[in-house]
Amino acid sequence: MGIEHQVDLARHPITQLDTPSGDALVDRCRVRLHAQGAYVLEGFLRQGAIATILGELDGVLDSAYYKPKTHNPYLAPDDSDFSALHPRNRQQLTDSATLAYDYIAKDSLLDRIYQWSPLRAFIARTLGFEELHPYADALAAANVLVYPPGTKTGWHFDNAQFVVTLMLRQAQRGGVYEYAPFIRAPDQENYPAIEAVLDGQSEPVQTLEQSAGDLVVFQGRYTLHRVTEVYGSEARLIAVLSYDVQPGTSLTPHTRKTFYGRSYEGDSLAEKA
Ligand SMILES: O=C(O)CCC(=O)C(=O)O
Ligand SMILES: [Fe+2]
Repeated sequence: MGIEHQVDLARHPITQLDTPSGDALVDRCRVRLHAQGAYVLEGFLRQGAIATILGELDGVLDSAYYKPKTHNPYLAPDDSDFSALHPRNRQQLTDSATLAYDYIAKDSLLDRIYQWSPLRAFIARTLGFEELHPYADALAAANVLVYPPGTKTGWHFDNAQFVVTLMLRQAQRGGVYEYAPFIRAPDQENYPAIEAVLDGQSEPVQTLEQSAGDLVVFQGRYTLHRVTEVYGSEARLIAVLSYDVQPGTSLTPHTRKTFYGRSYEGDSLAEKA
């Protein structure tokens, strides 16, 4: 079945950008990005599509790479000009797992959505880019983040300019995306406010409610965010679709090793280990 039947195009007319309704949708998303650094297309994937994708992932989720990591909020090396407890260096724990792209079957529904050019064109339009390209990286292009009960993603700013996610299964409890919109700016680090959030102050923190099927685009470079600990009996599952304004983007072997535990790709993992 064509992708246009898997996506709720009546509600989210992303394939009709040059009609009044498509134009209005782009405008609403831009307003959200500007105000909050994120937008949500609720119920973007139809229920049947979610079931298909979960079926496709059945049996491969165990191959996600589990490696608890501590990191500072900047996902950068610590800065020795600051103390260990300063927000610049304050350690956060992330222990969700990452399923690499080479476990996502070619021409599976999730891969077809990732490659679907109208989706890229729509997201580009909302972000003000001419066009967007899928990554050329065999591990990083599209991933599924797996959050078994007890796991989370610690407070951080993204390195990427923007992130696209598709919620496949929300947590029964917890697993909430929390964010402090634009808490820093390119010319304003604003450490005291960041420290207050790391210390648990709730004031600037908002939650981005998401259900299975929702598409989210967020700009996390200046927006501090995390995913709170997952509770219940099932893992939270969310696909991350990576695009770039340039074609051909690939990770360095070092970055691949950090996120996937290996720098190689391919079907026969044992051979190359
Ligand atoms: O799991 C999520 O909802 C988002 C994780 C995240 O912050 C990221 O991929 O940068
Ligand atoms: Fe992030």
